[in-house]
Amino acid sequence: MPYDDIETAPRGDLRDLQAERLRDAVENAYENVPFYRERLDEAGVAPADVDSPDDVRELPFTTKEDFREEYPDGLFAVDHADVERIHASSGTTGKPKVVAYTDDDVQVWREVMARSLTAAGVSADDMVQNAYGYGLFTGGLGIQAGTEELGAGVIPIGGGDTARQIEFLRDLESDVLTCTPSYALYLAETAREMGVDVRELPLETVIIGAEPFTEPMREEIERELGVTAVDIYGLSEIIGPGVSIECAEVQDGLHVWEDRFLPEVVDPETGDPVEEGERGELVLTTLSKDALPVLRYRTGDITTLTRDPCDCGRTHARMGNVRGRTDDLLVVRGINVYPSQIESVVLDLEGVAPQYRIDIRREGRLDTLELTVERREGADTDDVERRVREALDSTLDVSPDDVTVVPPDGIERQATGKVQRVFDHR
Ligand code: DLL
Repeated sequence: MPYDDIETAPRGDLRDLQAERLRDAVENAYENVPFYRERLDEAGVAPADVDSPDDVRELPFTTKEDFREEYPDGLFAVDHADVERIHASSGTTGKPKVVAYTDDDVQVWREVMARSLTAAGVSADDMVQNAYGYGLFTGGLGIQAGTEELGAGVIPIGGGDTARQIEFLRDLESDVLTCTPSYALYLAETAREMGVDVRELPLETVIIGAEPFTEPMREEIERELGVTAVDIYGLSEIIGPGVSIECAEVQDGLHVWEDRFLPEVVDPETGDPVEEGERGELVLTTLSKDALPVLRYRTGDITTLTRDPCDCGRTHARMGNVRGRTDDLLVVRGINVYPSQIESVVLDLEGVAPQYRIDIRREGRLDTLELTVERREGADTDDVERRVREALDSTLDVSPDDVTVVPPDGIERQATGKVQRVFDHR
């Protein structure tokens, strides 16, 4: 059962609500954020011009650079006195993106998170062990807010401290674990080393997000922990976790809470909308954020969007799992390679563990790409290397200069934060 009736509202009703909220959002941005007033004037759009959700296409885009340039609070639409919460996300370069919430914004977040947890199959009777990081990162407190709103129990353990995580899964009988996919894998390995079989514990669901993962990784998590792994998506600039989630019933795409966030998919080169179902860059507009209204945010995340009805009964559009980002692109010797391409080829091979790293270096004037993969127990090193090379040669335009196969556990694990697998040393 959905958490809220809006989740199954007829699409016509949803569009009416979106139109109304979009106009309010544009008005808030126009009246209270000089940055947006200027951009909207340039685009020749006034808030009163908005009377359909499709009018979103007339609005200017907002980018990561805009957040950085407007650091710290140039995009805020309210005074500091009305800000109830600040979060921030730090990229690898430049200033952090600072985001703000009013009281009402936090309440909206609680609701979309409670809906998301419900869609993932969590109920008020469950105990949720929240292993996303607390603090400026939105993962910890976002999940926390949703569990509280839903009335479920929460263990705010945060990231890391893996031995204790496993003890708590066992001793406190957590039904649900929330963490990054890479951490779920790490936890599974650590449990094995500790002689704990998580499959025999009450744990039923792991809610994974905050970083991309492949289907083989998801299968490994499900197999090793004896759980259903549900994909949750979100980003600080829009609200945090809770923008979209898979429904446990169908698990075919992530429902975007469209009464709160307006999704589009555009061609990353031209910015033009792509056909429904085609891949492109996800663009999101907040429909009811007071402290930080965001118009047409270029997320950089590559996905698809469908409005086809879902068997779970929810009418909200579904986006595909995010496997890569526009800025993941590596240009090696002038040739484009996405790490996710390498990942999906390699991790599908038998005998290869769901762990890898890519190192790009410049030797003299030449770029080199080194791929390190980890073999599974019992797999033969030479055989794995040969198969990895063959699989990559037939799918990629650029072959790795070196393929190194390391024994099980040979790739360093990361117990907190988002996993880093690509190291560009150039
Ligand atoms: O990662 C919010 C979050 C917390 C989502 C916990 C899910 C669970 P940021 O740190 O701002 O916020 O990073 C947002 O992470 O643009 C994507 O590139 C990536 N990302 C988030 N969820 C997924 C996912 C949080 N399910 C950025 N699959 C986004 C793939 C994801 N990538």
